[in-house]
Amino acid sequence: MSQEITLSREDIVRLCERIEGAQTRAYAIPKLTDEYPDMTVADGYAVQCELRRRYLADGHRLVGWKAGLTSLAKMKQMGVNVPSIGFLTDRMARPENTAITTSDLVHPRVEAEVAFVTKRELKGPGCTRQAVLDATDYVLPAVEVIDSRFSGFKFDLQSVISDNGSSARYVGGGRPRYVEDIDLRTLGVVLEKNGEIVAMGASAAVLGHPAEAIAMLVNVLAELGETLPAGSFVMSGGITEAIAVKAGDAVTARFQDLGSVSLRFVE
Ligand code: OOG
Ligand code: MG
Repeated sequence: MSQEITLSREDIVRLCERIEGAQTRAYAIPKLTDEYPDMTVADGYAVQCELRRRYLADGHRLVGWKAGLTSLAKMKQMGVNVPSIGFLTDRMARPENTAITTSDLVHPRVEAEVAFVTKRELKGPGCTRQAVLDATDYVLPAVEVIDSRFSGFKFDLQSVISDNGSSARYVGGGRPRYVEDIDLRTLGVVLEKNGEIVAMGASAAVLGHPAEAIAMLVNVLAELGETLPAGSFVMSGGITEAIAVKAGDAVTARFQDLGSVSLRFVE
């Protein structure tokens, strides 16, 4: 990270508690930069690392990581032009075809992503697309349910990184494939809500190749002093813009070669 941590330890803990409250009790908060306009990206990751530490201390298990804001559609939608990463825990996972409650979410939105499961440890700096492909056990389609906790969708990179990239729920499914059996760059995806197509795209939208997003993520992890262990579940970022959902909605993401993932929302 080019920028330094500027927040004091007390401020980091304070902001982390604010985020944790918004995430666990599902209420909107102002973006953190309203109070700390000089917050840096490194400060955002310091808050996110503290949040991860607290969840793990409470017994949540780290399952993997996610790259975010890796497609032009997402960057445009959120007004941000740098990718980011966030962590994924066992508590965020939901099985395919289940009902996901919205009463414990603030602004739920869905996005279709390619997920990777790794079979070898990956380390940065200097992690490459090829290193990611060599360390990949298989890929599978996923739908991420993101939930930005910031009021009025006011948004900036420092705040969203602190909020763990809006991570809330994720659903993997479809048909897992080996990377050598498919062309990961050209996979088409269609996102349907209540039987109508609401977004479509191709996997190249994610930094030209989804494995490129995983390499970026591993290199950011290195800056945080972390590596990506074997057996990690890693999402490479929304291919299209995210679509808002509410109770009563049914969503299916159909992926070329990877099958589909369905979920629905209830109060
Ligand atoms: C940030 C989450 C970004 C993605 O796939 O781009 C993300 C947001 O849009 O709230 O998960
Ligand atoms: Mg995402």
